[in-house]
Amino acid sequence: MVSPMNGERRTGGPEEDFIRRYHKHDVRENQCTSSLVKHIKAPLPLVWSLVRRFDQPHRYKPFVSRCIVQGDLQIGTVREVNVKSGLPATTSKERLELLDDEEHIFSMRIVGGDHRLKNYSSIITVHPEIIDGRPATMVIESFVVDVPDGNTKDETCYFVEALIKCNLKSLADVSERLAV
Ligand code: A9S
Repeated sequence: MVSPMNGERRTGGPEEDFIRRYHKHDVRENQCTSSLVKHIKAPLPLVWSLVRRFDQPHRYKPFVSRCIVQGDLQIGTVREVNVKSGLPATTSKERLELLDDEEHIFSMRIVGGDHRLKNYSSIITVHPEIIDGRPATMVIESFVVDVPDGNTKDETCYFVEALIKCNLKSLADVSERLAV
């Protein structure tokens, strides 16, 4: 939506400013990018404690069966993720790009695996909010990924967005269950 006055993109909800500020990706011509927002009825520290554990994605990601990490949660640490059967992949090798416990920014890059997501990188940020008068958390996850040969940008975005929606739904379920 472009406002008639100054031609600037009119912002949507509060997340627009966060996306502009924290979710910058340099997107090449053969790539697609998108961002998703999830509102979770659990306090930010609890949600962040799940998001930040690069070594334990299976604590909330439903497709992950196992994760092996050499080293600690330093930038550059690589994890080997095994995913559950029935998915178009079995393993994914992923590198921790950023883990900022002050600004609550988590970023990873997929560097290998037997799947079709090439040059995939994602950013997750969490932001405090109030839902029904109680402490809650807004999670924003964005990604950029190559469009595989034979697929369109829309198909690729749709595929990845569907997976991230599952991850965010599960993050909400796990967080809200722990928050009671
Ligand atoms: O795990 C994430 O944060 C995001 C995605 C899109 C992971 C996708 C996936 O693990 C599968 C679920 C197995 C789907 C990978 C890396 C490739 C797939 O095809």
